[in-house]
Amino acid sequence: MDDFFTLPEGFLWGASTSAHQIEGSNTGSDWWAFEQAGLTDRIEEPSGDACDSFHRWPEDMDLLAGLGFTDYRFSIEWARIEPSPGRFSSEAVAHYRRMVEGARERGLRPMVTLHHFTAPLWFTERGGWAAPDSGDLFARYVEAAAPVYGEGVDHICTINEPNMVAVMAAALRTLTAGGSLPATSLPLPDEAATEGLVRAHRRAVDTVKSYAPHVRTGWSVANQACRPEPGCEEQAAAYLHPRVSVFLEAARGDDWLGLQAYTRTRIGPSGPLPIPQDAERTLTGWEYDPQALGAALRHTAATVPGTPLIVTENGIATADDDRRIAYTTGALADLAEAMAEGVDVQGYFHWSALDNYEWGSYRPTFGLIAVDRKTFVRTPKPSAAWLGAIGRTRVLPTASS
Ligand code: IFM
Repeated sequence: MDDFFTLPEGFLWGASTSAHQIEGSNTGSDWWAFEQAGLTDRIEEPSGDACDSFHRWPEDMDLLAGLGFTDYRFSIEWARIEPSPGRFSSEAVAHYRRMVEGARERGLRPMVTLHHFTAPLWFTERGGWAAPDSGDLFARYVEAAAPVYGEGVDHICTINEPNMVAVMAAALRTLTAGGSLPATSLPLPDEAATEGLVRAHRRAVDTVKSYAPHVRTGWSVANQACRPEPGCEEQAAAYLHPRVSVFLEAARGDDWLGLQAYTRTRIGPSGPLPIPQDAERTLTGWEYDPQALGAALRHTAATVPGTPLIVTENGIATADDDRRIAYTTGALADLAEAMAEGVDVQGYFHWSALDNYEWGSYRPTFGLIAVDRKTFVRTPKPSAAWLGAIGRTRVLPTASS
């Protein structure tokens, strides 16, 4: 392969965030309630004011555009738009509309996520995604949000990591029944929630298209590298299937499919193996594996051939920004290689634009931009300038560069 790979015209080059993780004071959401109740010991601290991006989004966008990014993926918050069932906040809709316009004014193309892990507390209390009418309720919210995306938005992600949302539904069921979660693993996705999420995705796609037929719709599935020990390929496939494949298959026919990859799981004869003692771990405790992205890209492309892919998240939680650059260099080399092989990838969004609330703690720092937890002052890290500049040159490093 050549030393450099030039990204095609129109390729999306951005960073990602989610509302709950950066806005602050998302008081009507289920996660806010989980944090106040200390639902599990995995919640070390509440999100509180987060990065105060509810007020500081213009500064966030100024920084991203100034760094060279051409795209920004952010989510809108259902709990703010529909604070109680059937009652919609026109102020919240106008707020997110201003964000779309603000992105465009700065030369950033907004990718809008409609649901990123958090739902209104009222929705979760009445059964969440497993309830038979969850798709109707989601479609009603998506319809109310139409002024946000009617113009100026080319890409909508309906639901972020539906596979993890279904895992969380299973975890919530266990916890509310007085059970506890295993220390090092996660439950399988809840089946009723999985069906509800697939239905909701389809309803959301139809709703978006009915208001804005030009919008390219998809959803983003969490994937990873599954590294089987010699002879354990079947176990690896069985491990991945309920966690990922169901959600990938549900994307058939969509305009694009998002994938998010960070790490690997080693698979032995009886399933997942512990991370070896001497392996490098990131601040989330995951094994350092820049090649996770290439593995996830190839697996996703093979599962849903013909569907264009967008990397909607990829990154590393680290306090060492040199490691962030090293990790991302490896991931981008894999991306270039997969594209050179013919995998149709149409964009890359780094997770995350900002150091933010990592679902229970501010300790794992994924951000290209540091945020002072008291003053909220933003300071771009060297990785931000390095990665943003690729938006101007459109040239990716390759393994041979
Ligand atoms: O922070 C999360 C994000 O909300 C969803 N994808 C994985 C990220 C890192 O854990």
